[in-house]
Amino acid sequence: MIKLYNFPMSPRARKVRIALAEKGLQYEKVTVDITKDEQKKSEFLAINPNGKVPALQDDGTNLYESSVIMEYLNDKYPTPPLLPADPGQRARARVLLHYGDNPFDSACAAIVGEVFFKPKGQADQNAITKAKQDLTAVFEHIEKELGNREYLAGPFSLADISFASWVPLFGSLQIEVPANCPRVKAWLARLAERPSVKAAS
Ligand SMILES: N[C@@H](CCC(=O)N[C@@H](CS)C(=O)NCC(=O)O)C(=O)O
Repeated sequence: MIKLYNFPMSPRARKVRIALAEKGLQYEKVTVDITKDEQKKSEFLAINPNGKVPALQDDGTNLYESSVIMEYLNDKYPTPPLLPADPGQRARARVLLHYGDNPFDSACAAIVGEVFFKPKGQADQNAITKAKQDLTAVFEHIEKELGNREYLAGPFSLADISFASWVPLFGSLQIEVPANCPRVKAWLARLAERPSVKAAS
């Protein structure tokens, strides 16, 4: 059976949980409590030498890096597909997955670092303001990419998952979509309503 090394609050582990739910796959969850540094223990470092969740084991394959894991699941369990079949559309979906994993993930992670990991009252407000400015630029870019599509690549894809995994944290991080991005706002609301996203939250 598929084994997911998971932490419930982790947005990167949530990506994998959403992909597993979309595919309707059964799996075993093994909790690695990152608040207790369990990810740095030698038993777990043997599974992910980077000492981070998620990691996944399936059929003798040992994997880490959330987007690599999602691509593996999509290759091994192709139904329903989570990338478009057309090579050009597929590449565009991967560009947007990469965009979610980089400027978007980095800005959200910067806010998490200040809000959740600094002692109360010691969050660096300048760092939060800068990360929120970066997020505005991300949302404005995604507004253009979405156009009239329902999801980033047309049908729901791995690219959407990269963003959806952070949505449950928006309230506590006080992340708001700017008024000039109505398509992003509607798309994030659609993502939040997907059963896979709800199940993984
Ligand atoms: N690029 C990695 C990032 C994984 C990551 O940073 N995971 C966080 C939880 S969301 C973690 O394990 N943090 C603990 C640590 O860095 O020690 C991925 O996408 O899998």
